[in-house]
Amino acid sequence: MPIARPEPQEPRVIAHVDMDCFYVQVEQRRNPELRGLPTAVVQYNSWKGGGLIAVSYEARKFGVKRSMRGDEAKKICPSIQLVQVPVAHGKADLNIYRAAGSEVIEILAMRGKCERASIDEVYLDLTDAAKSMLLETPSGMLESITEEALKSNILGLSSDSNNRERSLIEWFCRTDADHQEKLLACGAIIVAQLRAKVLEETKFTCSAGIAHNKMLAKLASSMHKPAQQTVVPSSSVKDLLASLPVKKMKQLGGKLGSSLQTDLRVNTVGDLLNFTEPKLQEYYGINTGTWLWKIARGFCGEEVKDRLLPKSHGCGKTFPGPQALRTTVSVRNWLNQLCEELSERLQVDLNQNKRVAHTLTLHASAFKENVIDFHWKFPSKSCPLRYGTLKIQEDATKLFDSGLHDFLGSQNISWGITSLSVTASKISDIPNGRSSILRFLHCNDSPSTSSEGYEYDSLVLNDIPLTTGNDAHLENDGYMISTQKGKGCPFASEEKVVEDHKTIADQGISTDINISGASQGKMRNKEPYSILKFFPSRDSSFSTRKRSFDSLGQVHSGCDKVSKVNSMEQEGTPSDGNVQHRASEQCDQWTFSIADIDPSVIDELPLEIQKEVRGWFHASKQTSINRRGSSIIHYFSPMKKS
Ligand code: TTP
Ligand code: CA
Ligand code: CA
Repeated sequence: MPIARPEPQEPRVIAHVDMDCFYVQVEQRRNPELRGLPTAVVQYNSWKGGGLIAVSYEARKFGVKRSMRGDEAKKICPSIQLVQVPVAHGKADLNIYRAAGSEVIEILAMRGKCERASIDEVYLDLTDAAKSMLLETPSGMLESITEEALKSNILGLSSDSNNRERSLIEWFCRTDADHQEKLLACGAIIVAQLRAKVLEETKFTCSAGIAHNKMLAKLASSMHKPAQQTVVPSSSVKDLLASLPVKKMKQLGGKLGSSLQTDLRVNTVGDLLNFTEPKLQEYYGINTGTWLWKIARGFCGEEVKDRLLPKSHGCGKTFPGPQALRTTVSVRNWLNQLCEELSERLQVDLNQNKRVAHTLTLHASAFKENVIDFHWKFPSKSCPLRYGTLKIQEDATKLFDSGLHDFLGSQNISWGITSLSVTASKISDIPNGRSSILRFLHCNDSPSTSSEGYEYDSLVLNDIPLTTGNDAHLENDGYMISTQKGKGCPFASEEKVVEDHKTIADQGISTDINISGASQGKMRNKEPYSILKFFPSRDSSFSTRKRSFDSLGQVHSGCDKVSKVNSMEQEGTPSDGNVQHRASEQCDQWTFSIADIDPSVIDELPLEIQKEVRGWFHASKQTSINRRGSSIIHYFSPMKKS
């Protein structure tokens, strides 16, 4: 449920930028012969010509819509060019679209705080840039008003086509406007400049909304498309919302919007003005009630977040018509593939951006054979996310089994799955300052193996807490049909290990290590949380495994593997035969920085290597390495140091 954020002290200038028919534009740039032609991008799936996922504005004139399939589109627009989404490993590969989105973001982020909202849209906070512009040109901003800015659509500004330009010039140069509206005009000029730069550098057109908050900017960006921008002056807000159907609001598209329509007979956002704040709170609770009261007045205090990276990763696939999956074996096979891709992308995000995801969610669409029951949806299920392909696969399988169990209830009937997706969300930066022993250990996968890297947020395997949400809405930044093939661990060669170890040492991952039941090989440590789990045997010759050493770091190969712990946990997992095979190919390297080692952890090491490690400290002349607040207790919180 949405909640209200406090209003800012000072007015903001916010833009929402959305690319026009984005995948089509990317394909048209790849193949310029398609420019100007009715074009659509179709999903990888030949059934009835494939599902359309992006439609050019030329094709839209013929009535072609995204919901159609290729065959249907050809009937109403015989000249339509259908381009298939790139395919990798039997599924759509969205890499080129993601990369194109990043190109655009790089340009848009130049003038203010930028929040990536989906694969093809961003919010910008241009308040500071607008203030600077206003200071520099306090009156008559004619110089900076570009041709593009003069094409703006200003809500509430009445003008016919004959005097349109004149009206716009007057609007931009009003001396009687208040400070807030002058800032908005500057924002519109800046957005026009940015859009022109995007076009020049990427060849993509985009549309934008410029307003005093995110909600209004988002509403406005889709009002005039393609390649246009719409400005929402404060004076136009009341009229805009009075006629706006509630379902058009971002957060009102689902159950809340339906409830407003049926329970309160609220059809437009403006209709909400008939209700007092306490009344709305009575119906929808304090937070949502206040939020509704505020949006009716065009208030939205939500800040633009400084985030250029996606806020979730999702991998999904649809199985329309006869391709529906009808056995648990086929579902598992696909889940394993989706999870493998998700895991690779998580690992890339971890390595490149030092970010970790905390929640794994499984969404599916399902039907029951010979039962017409549109109301009973396959419930979405979530659990804490554990890093490692095998773990993600195992957890996703459990989530699916649980969802299927709930979906079928006590009915023993045939079923089919028409879409499956796994999403990793609640992504955060790796916190600085809190450390885990895992920051010193890094598993390496060769590119050919699965990416069993860090184990993060481990949980007891047999007790996955499941949460249920019937609303299968995917908040995954438009990555639903994603199949990005990341590189997995960054270490492809020994040289790379040395080069990259600093990065790893800097990551400071805070981790609960799950090693219950993980004893293996000659290791017989009974204590549940100990570094001993990460060393294969007491008699192993640590020094002979050392590849290189200097005062900055250590790189080892052939060490015991965190992921072997994973492979132990996989025993008995109902999965395809790949599991054991992949588990046996796990990492064989780990790396750490001497400077980051807390001496108190040395007592945890096998006696044979304590002496050697102490020697490293002397050698590296690190006199003060015990960080404040950092001790073994912080690493292994469940066990108190005696
Ligand atoms: P949108 O921004 O929703 O649409 P669009 O950019 O194609 O067209 P518009 O000019 O109206 O904004 O989606 C961005 C891209 O995301 C789109 O080009 C294709 C992809 N996409 C899907 O793959 N599946 C979907 O269901 C939607 C909505 C989008
Ligand atoms: Ca778009
Ligand atoms: Ca979009």
